[in-house]
Amino acid sequence: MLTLPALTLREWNGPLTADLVREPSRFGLGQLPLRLQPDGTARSICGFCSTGCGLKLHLKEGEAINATPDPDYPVNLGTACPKGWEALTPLDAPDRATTPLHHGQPIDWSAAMDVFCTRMKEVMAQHGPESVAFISTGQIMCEEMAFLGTLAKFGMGMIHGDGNTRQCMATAVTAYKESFGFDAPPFTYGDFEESDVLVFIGANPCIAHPIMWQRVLRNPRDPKIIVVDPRTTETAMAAHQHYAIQPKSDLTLLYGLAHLLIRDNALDTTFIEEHTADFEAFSAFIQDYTPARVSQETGLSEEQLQCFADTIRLGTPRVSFWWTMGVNQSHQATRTAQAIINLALMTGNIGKPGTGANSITGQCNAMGSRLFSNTTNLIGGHDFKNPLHRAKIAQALRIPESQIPDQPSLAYDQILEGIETGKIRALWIIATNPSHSWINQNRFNELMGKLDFLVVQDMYATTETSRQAHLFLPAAGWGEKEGTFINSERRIGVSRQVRKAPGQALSDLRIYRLIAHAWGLGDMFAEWTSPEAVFHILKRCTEDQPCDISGITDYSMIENRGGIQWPLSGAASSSFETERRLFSDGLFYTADQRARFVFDVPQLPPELPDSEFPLILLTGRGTSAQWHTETRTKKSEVLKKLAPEELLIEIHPDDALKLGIRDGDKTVISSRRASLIAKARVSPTVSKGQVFLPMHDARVNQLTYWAVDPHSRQPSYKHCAVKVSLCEV
Ligand SMILES: Nc1nc2c(c(=O)[nH]1)N[C@H]1C(S)=C(S)[C@@H](COP(=O)(O)OP(=O)(O)OC[C@H]3O[C@@H](n4cnc5c(=O)[nH]c(N)nc54)[C@H](O)[C@@H]3O)O[C@H]1N2
Ligand SMILES: Nc1nc2c(c(=O)[nH]1)N[C@H]1C(S)=C(S)[C@@H](COP(=O)(O)OP(=O)(O)OC[C@H]3O[C@@H](n4cnc5c(=O)[nH]c(N)nc54)[C@H](O)[C@@H]3O)O[C@H]1N2
Ligand code: SF4
Ligand SMILES: [Mo]
Repeated sequence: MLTLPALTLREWNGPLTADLVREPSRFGLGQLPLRLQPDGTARSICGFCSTGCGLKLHLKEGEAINATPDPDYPVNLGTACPKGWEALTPLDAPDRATTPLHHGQPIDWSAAMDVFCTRMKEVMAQHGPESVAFISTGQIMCEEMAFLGTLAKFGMGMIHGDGNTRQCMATAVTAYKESFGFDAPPFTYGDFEESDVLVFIGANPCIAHPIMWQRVLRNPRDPKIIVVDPRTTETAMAAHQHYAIQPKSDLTLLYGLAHLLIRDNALDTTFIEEHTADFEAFSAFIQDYTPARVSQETGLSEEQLQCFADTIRLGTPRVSFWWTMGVNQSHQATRTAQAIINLALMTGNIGKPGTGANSITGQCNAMGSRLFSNTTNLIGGHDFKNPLHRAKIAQALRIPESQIPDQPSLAYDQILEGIETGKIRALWIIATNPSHSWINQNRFNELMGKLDFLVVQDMYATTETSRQAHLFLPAAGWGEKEGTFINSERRIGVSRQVRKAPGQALSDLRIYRLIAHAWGLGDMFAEWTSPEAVFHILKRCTEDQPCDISGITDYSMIENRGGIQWPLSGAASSSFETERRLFSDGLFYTADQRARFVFDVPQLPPELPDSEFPLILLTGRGTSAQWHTETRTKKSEVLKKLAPEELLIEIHPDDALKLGIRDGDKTVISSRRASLIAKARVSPTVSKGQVFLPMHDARVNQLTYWAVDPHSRQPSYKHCAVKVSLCEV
């Protein structure tokens, strides 16, 4: 057995010594380091979605027993969705993992570290550093992400690591980088309240971001709301204009709108001339997107196109564009996101109150993962390929530059293809459940079966992915640890520890510390003693970047200011506003400080409906009470009552009639990959020729077709061909 070095550094809630590792029952005992407010509550940021609501945690005998929305937090202003109210419940679930497991058998941490290091080192020795990869998440703290990425890549010597943010935000990242020169969502939530027109494209905030939607409802300017979504979603029902386009025809639609704006001279020519590049080429390209062509390809009438263009044209004071997964998850996602950015640039709707080309993030710390996970970006929004960036980060981390790889990681789908070809032999999965959530699930699970070594680190050993692990590491959850999240409007918030983790479960940060010591990297991480200590390292890594946060002194400053949006440099920190948007000076992060018009010819989706599989399957969020693969939300009886008991497939009345299906009937849905049974919900909320399934049921991704956008490599979850029939049994 591997001997753990003596761990003498003081941990943030007690000394971590080898002795403790051998007596794991002592973990979780003792007083919590509670930081209480004058009213006796602790403050935290919700650990579900990217809205980043502030919660008040009410304590009894030193531990939280209840959560309520924080009336003073500038994000949610005293409101929360059902998941926020139920935030503590998943921590008490009977299936919480309490010990490490090796092939399903409980072991202690010392033995777990032995297995982890021995197997990983064996695989690396036999097949090289490229044979081991990690898959991280947008749901752990910034400090934990940074620790993982630094440990895996600069310590253990891995090259490849990606995150579930690839399933979610990769498109927005790529689009912003190419168009603005940095991954920089420009908005602040105040923009929901200050717009005259809000355009939601492929976004259903009523369900997925209900508290952002509350902010829209507070808008005093009587704004027009436009929704572009093939489905008549809850958000579409509340809109003034709903454009139920043919799925994946957004790019053509957006080019068609640009065509009309150019034709009608409805442009902000001063902004275009002073602050953008490549408009002329874009203008020439757009000539082909005539109303007649766009109408035919999108299914909208020419009158609808003109009405849309007239509502967003120059002259309308403030137009904001918002997009989410209906855009990001597509075979041509990046260019679609950029076509939205192009519209904002053309009409000068950027950098001013109530404007912007605004990508809404998904998970509580999707933004943190973009900046700090060290996966495709070098930590702090840097570039692995840039020698100056490598030198800067080496200095900030106090490590030799040679430890930083000069090439970015393979993307998630390429890591999986690497398993197929035998290039990748060991995988470490943290805080994500891809055996449920990855596209074309059966193929994914076959690939897991090919691995020599699979490590899964989760709160529950019962998830679809955890159950396949050779080695399982039990993690503390939100509320059982401390650290920062960054929400959709770039606001950094502190989440506090208010509960003890069960059994031997440890915070992800502590798990990385253990691994660092067991691997022999104790010295390298000597400074990484607590979440707040790591936060100070992160500050150094952002200096002089667009995401500079070196002006934040500590966690208390973040808490006292109601969260702090990046950037906040040292120079700016003496006086700053609670709500700040980017680009108010019209200067972007490209070399010439101009934003780019980026465009490309639209392509057809890779799997089109045909006579055998005549319907298009759309997928997405089902209810505001369900979170992704439901490892957490299913543990709450309250949330379960707010969601349907069975899997429902939405099908249009005309299609249902043709197939002899009535509301409530059992149906079989098949794609070329698999079949499943669901109950019919016959409803005109989907268009003819389309059906919708929520992603929360583990079987749904058995149907989906593995295709990715070529620029962002984000999966196209929302388009594949299926057939539906009445279930005879
Ligand atoms: N309750 C709840 N809230 C969540 C989550 C959750 O699981 N549950 N997850 C969080 C995460 S990680 C994310 S990423 C966000 C996702 O938030 P959203 O993106 O708002 O949610 P989705 O339902 O995935 O997709 C949005 C819409 O895209 C539409 N769509 C499908 N195809 C197309 C198309 O071709 N064009 C257009 N224009 N629209 C299309 C779908 O019909 C759907 O209504 O939600 C976050 N919030
Ligand atoms: N068909 C279809 N599929 C989709 C989508 C879609 O729209 N349609 N959307 C995609 C999108 S946008 C996303 S973001 C993904 C989400 O997909 P996943 O990331 O797979 O979903 P989650 O259920 O959020 O998984 C998070 C896991 O982390 C665990 N966990 C929670 N907190 C912690 C922690 O602090 N530490 C550790 N170690 N573990 C923790 C949870 O128990 C859970 O197992 O799904 C994607 N899949
Ligand atoms: S809207 Fe999002 S952040 Fe706010 S309470 Fe609900 S899940 Fe939590
Ligand atoms: Mo997501």
